[in-house]
Amino acid sequence: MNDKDNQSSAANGNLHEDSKDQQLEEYRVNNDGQKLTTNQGLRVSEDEFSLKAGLRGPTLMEDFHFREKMTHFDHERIPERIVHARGFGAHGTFELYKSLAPYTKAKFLNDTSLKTPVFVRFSTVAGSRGSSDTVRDVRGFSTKFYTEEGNYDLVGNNMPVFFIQDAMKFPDFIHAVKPEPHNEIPQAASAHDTFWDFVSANTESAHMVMWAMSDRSLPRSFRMMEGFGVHTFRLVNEQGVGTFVKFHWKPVLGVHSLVWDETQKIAGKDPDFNRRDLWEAIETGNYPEFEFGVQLLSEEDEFKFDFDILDATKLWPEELVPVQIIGKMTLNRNTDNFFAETEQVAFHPGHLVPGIDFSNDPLLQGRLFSYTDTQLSRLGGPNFAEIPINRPVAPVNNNQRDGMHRMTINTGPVSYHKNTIAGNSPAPASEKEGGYAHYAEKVEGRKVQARSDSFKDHFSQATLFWNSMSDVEKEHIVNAFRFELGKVKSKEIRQNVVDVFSQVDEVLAERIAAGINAQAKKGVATGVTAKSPALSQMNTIKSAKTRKAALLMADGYNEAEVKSVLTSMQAAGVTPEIVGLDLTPIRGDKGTLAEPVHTLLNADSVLFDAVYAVGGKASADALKTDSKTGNFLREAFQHYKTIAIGTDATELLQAAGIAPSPGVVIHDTGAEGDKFGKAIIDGIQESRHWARKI
Ligand code: HDD
Repeated sequence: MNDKDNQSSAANGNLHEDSKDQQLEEYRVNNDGQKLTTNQGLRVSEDEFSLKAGLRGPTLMEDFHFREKMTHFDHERIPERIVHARGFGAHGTFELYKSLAPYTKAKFLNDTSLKTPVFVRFSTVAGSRGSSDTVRDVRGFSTKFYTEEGNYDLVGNNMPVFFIQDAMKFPDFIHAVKPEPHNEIPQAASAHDTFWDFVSANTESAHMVMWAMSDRSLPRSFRMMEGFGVHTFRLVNEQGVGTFVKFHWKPVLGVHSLVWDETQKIAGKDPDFNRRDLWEAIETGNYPEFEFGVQLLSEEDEFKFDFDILDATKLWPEELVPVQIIGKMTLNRNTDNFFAETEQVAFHPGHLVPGIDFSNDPLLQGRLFSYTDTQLSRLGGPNFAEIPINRPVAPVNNNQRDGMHRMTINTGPVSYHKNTIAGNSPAPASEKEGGYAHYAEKVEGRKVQARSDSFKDHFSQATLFWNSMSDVEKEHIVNAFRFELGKVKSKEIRQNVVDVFSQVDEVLAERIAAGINAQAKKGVATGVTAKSPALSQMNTIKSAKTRKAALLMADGYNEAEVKSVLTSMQAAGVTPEIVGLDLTPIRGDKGTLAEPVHTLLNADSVLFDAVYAVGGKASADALKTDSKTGNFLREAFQHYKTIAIGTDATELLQAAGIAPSPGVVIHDTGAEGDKFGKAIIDGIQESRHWARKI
């Protein structure tokens, strides 16, 4: 599509959910069935052997095909992102349930008949591009809405607060969390001295560190985590009235996590665990869905809380300011090319549309500089907005010209404003015509380099978070602190951290201290007793849908039982995958062949949500001969997963040393027929069986 077509469709209000896809189609290239050519279009007759002077002689400089092929290869890499280097993207659609017109004039938030194309990139923060998916880290959650009024980017995380209050500290914070500069160790981990030194010396990070040490930093799936715009933004309506807003994404499948031991094992068994999960979900039509929510606060209420709404280390408790669900995003298309789309996409919190504006949050204000700046070196110059994935579907008309990798051919002599030659076009649009007008907030003050007193409470919401956790979640937080601080070499830093968290909660600090040979301080905690139930994952949506179950199977499996369980799984949207002793088709007790897709050698229970050792004595006996079966079951048990044991297979459980426990469903003990299937699904829906004694 050229810019003219592009302009006419968006300008005529013809934006639809396929608008971006149609635009991208113009750039797709498929070489299938074609003859090989150079970049100049010359057909190439030889692609295996360079041009030489004699069969055993030196390669000749004049071999232009060799030179071109090699030069391109030599320059195939671009700098990875300084943060959020490892990411995974997908396309989708945003639809609005309820118009936000009373608060914003943004068209994509007004018109409930619109379907706005989106591109989303999920990421980890600290690791390099090739690091593992399941490390303990914050996850990025960036969304580009291709609206008819231009691109709107919501560049958020899966946690609602941040480590620092002022962007000035961002380079320091990132330097501290990234691998240490002298030896580039550790990769994708905050468990090292510099991170914890930063935390103990910058107490504003306490609240976010509570989130980072919680299960939120170990998402089971990108499809099962919340997203937050983090900052307070401002909506502006047709009348010019502003309303403060916080943006939320709520996963339809609920918020679910892995357990720490499991994440570490997955990091080795399948470093692509989260991206594979997203890719497969979309390929199989299990489209990830996130509802879009807003918390709204009128300008008169700006000072009604005991925290400052401009402070990015604070959330607005949902019990005080409810999240109103106004729309839904569905991710329904994988990328064609990782580099072209996921790697080259450039997000920016400053990509806005009329009706959305900033607040004076000093973290947000600093971000407004950083994001364009970083693309200049990452994407090689100022024309990155022309890269297909970044192009808006709205028309682009301005006097910007030239520069590295310019793609458009802007015709005519005029590249300046004002002019008479082109009738003073392109001309600024009035607000009525959709021209962006900055919110006319009145600002007064002296120039100062200081922090407002209203930003000085660093602990109350950290305590609120702790108070809101279930016992299980608290246990995980304590163990995360102990693990991380256990990796810190400096005793002084370990003690400093305990001193900081003594101010959050005495019991928390004592429990951390007990694991790392430090001392908690008494009587310095905030004393906050409030709770926010919305913060606990125990209160999330539970669903068996899209969960994966491993079927441990060998020859002689009980066909009637397996068939019945598979019917239950199918009805519940659970994906069964057969794990065999090897890849030979498995014969059932009635002769039916089942095709395994994994073997005990290349799959482990950490890659599944549940394990079902199928019924049938012969099958169970055969599985018992492989010691990996016991390990498979034991690990599933240790990770609190549902384990189902079919008829005549109970011995497998005994061999693995597993006693009857919550979430261990045994066919032999009365769960007949359909009941067995139902019990399995109930177990999977529960996700983890925390009552189990490990
Ligand atoms: Fe940032 C990338 C999210 C603070 C500077 N950030 C980046 C990405 C996400 C976030 C999700 C990846 C975008 C992508 O997928 O391409 N960042 C956040 C959130 C923050 C935050 C939620 C706090 C609320 N960031 C922040 C600050 C600064 C930056 C304070 C600097 C002043 N962030 C960057 C960056 C990155 C980036 C260096 C690296 C790659 C990029 O921008 O495009 O400019």
